[in-house]
Amino acid sequence: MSVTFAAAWLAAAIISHHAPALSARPRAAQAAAPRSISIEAERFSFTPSRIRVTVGEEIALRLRSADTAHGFKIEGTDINAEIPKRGKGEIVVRYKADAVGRYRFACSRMCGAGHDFMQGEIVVSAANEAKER
Ligand SMILES: [Cu+2]
Repeated sequence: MSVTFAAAWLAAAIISHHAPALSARPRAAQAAAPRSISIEAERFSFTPSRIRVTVGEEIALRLRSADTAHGFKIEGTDINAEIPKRGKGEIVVRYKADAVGRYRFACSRMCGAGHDFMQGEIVVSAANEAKER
């Protein structure tokens, strides 16, 4: 059996979403790398399916599949990526929410009977609320 594991590590597709900036100030203060969160997609759910962040926090969602190829879209954004099938690596989606709220994400690639139920949410709270949850 000759599995070329190196080939399975596809170059991560980096997708960025930023709301229009209010100012052109240099972002020197944001030197820290985005927090990395791993999500596994599997018919018909994402694990974890609820991601908690604070406003303005940039995260890197590392998505991989435990079975077939899936999709990952975040409503209200132009993020819509394909998660390669099991063993074919992961994709990294960068995301930053600029407003408090709940943002639904869902599978965007038909993957079977439960496809429509394959979703989750990103819960964005104000920085000073985060500790209470
Ligand atoms: Cu699907």
